[in-house]
Amino acid sequence: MTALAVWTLGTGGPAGCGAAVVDVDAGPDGEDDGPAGRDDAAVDDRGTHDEATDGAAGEDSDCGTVWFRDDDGDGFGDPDVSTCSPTAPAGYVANDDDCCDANGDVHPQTGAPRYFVLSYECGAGPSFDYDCTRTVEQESPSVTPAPDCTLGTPCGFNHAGWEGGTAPECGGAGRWVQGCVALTCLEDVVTRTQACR
Ligand SMILES: [Ca+2]
Ligand SMILES: [Ca+2]
Ligand SMILES: [Ca+2]
Repeated sequence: MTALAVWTLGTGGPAGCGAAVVDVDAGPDGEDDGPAGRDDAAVDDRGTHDEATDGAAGEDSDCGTVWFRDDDGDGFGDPDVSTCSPTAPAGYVANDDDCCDANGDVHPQTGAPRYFVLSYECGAGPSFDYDCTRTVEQESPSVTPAPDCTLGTPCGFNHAGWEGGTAPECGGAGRWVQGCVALTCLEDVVTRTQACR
């Protein structure tokens, strides 16, 4: 499968070649494969990142550096859309960490995490995985024991959480105990929607 043209001086090769020249680019695909030992298969994969032959992610022996499309402008690239160039083309970034390149709210989150009460759709069905971890995390998983407010001076309060011992699913609403009302020592309850990321 590998077609290597080896010329040595005096055997019909280019004039001036004092030593054997191994043409690593003479493979059947016609592409520039770079250093010897790189991809020299029949498939022309210029402009793609072929893991098996290029080595580490981001390395492409065919053209230099692989860049990934960042269509939603959140700074994270689409692993399925890439190009090769010595420098970053407009709209491309070096990483391929975006799990949805059609929604700027969806990307690996750094710093303070963001939660959302509405799901998004991006190719597959609805998802709350806004931070591209492949799992969904609820913002408020805690529930309250009952009763939460115990009479006394002052009124005793256990901790904030969902009333009834069950946290709503992502996007679902429920009763959230946020404290105890002064004087009456009754639960201070508000309606709240479960946010997730
Ligand atoms: Ca993006
Ligand atoms: Ca995104
Ligand atoms: Ca997640």
